[in-house]
Amino acid sequence: MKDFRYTDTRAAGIPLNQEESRQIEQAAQRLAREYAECSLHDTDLLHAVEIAASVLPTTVRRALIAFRDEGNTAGCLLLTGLPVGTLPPTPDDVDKEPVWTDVPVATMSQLMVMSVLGRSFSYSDEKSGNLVQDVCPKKGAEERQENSGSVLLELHTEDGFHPSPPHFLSLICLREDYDRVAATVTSGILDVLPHLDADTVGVLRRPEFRTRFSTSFVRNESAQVLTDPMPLLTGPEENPQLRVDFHGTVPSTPRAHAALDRLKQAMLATLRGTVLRPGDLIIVDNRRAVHGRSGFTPRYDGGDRWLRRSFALTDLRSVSDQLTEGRIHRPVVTPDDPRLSPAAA
Ligand SMILES: O=C(O)CCC(=O)C(=O)O
Ligand SMILES: [Fe+2]
Repeated sequence: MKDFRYTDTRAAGIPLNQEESRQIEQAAQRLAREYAECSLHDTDLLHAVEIAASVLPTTVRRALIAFRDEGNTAGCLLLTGLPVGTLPPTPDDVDKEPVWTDVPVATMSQLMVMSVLGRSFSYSDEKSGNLVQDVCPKKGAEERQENSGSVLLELHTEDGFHPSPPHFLSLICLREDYDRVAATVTSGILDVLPHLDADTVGVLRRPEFRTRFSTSFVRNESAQVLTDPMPLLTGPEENPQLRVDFHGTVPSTPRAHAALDRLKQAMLATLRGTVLRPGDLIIVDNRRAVHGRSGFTPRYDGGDRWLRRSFALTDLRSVSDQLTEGRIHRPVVTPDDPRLSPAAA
């Protein structure tokens, strides 16, 4: 596929005015000063962030609460005009990734917003377990179906292969790509459902699909681990939950193959999206919507596109046995996993 065609969602975004943004920036700076010595995973810091989130304007909080509890048909929400503060160069290498105190305003603002939706957490297998992760192009990774790539990134549920994918993910934009063409796109299952016939929906509800684990979760570039066969749609007929990755989901029957293709075509026909600008923050309801990104051309000169991503669960207790200190989810594929043996492939 060459590029996504989408309806621009910028006009549906919730704008913060300059005064609102200034107040959030001040609260973010206060937090950053007070907790400068702490890891971002520090419980006291995360509680302080949640308390400080009362600085968010009522309109924004209301929109976040409604999105958290009811969702919307698009499965996404855009805020614009958040403060990002002064920025270092875009990292192009994990060794150059900033510590959170180098990007205090954007980090605290993003976590404040996420605290209204749920509890921030991360995966030990991904991006060093960072609670807020840098999303920027990496030299040599151009063709990868990962957020460090720069070719078109296919629509996917975030970590849809995982037993506990995030309920929400957010991406805050610190820098656009040079050509301003990298659009972040989403497709919500409630927007798509009216365009699917009953037979297709019936097949999507059958356990005839397996999804490939991303390599970082397997810690072995050459091993392919797939989930057990799962349905792509589950839950209430009128309000289903969705899990699919158009790069990583493998249908196990011809009818599943056809249904997956119909789902993809319907999603591509109802895409919404925008080229994120600095201060934009997009939230994806990961149980209701898939997301992707169009391709762009990086220069690797410190001025490239730069987003930061964070995940939230609505409840930490349901996965407490899987979380280590600092809300980091343990690996789910351990080195002795039988699925890693060549015979299992
Ligand atoms: O770069 C983007 O806009 C989206 C990347 C993405 O899918 C992710 O970071 O999860
Ligand atoms: Fe993603």
